[in-house]
Amino acid sequence: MNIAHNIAAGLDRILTMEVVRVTERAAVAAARLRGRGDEKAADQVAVDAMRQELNRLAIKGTVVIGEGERDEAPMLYIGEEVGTGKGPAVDIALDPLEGTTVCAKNLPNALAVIAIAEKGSLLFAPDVYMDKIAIGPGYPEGLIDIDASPAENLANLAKAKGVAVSDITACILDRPRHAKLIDAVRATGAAIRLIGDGDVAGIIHTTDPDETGIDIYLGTGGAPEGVLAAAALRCTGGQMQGRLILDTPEKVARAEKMGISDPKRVYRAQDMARGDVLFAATGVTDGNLLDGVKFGRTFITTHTIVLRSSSRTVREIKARHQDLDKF
Ligand code: VTB
Repeated sequence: MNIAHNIAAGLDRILTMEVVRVTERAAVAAARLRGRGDEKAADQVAVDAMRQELNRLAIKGTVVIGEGERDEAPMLYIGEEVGTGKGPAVDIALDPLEGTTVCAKNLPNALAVIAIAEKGSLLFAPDVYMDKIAIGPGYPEGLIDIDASPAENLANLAKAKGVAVSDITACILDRPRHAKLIDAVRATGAAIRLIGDGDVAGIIHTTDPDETGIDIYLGTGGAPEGVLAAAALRCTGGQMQGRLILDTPEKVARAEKMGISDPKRVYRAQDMARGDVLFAATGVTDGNLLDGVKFGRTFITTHTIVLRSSSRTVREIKARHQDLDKF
């Protein structure tokens, strides 16, 4: 084991293990309020819990994708310094409860999510929509194209997978703005999994179609969620393209302030999350890849996936928390 090599490779390896506690804790807090119909309350407890645990990490972290601007979010706002301050300088993208509505309704795939990257390597995405397309690993680079029609992308994917288009399933957020897209996909004969929320999970699901049944993600969702998904894909492999929807002068100006000079730029996963990246997600509600938090009589069980781009290791951690007081 060459320690020098590991340091040169980017982020401290130990962080991969440490970061698990951060999403576990947020997930447990949110799960206590799942199915209660109160999005805000579940989000709030997840934010509190994530922040508390994050501040125990030996990092000098800056939140670059968080709960919002400083004036609109009291905690985990963009620019907030987190961690003990003693450790490597890192950028952090987080969503303590991705899928607040699915959590409130106790539907599948609500997650607590975080990505940690080397300083300066995550896209500063304004809170606007992003057009997104993503597929999993194992396909030739450039197979999908955000500017091609859904029919073309689905045909190319089906051909590369060696199946008929009717054997492909696309994941799309269930929104009126996607009516045309949904029609176009259905016209090809492909199936659609409509999700109510949570396109970070939707995109991650493309990386394991055998397990999740999802081959491709299409449609517009939050740009911050796009960066989180890109961080995950950098670790698992797979391809993603995203383009910010800057359809008013105000949005263009806001993006410019965040350093985005070309409003039409297509970002690949490796443009949104560069360098060495860690990604962790813990299930809040049961989902296709992760189980939700389970509250037993004497212990709490959590299920987390933790990924690192430089080694491309995918770890699943099932934890049995017996010291219930710590939550
Ligand atoms: C998605 C989804 C989020 O926002 O990004 C979505 O991943 C997009 O915005 O969980 P709309 O809800 O306006 O369509 C969420 O649903 C909530 O942040």
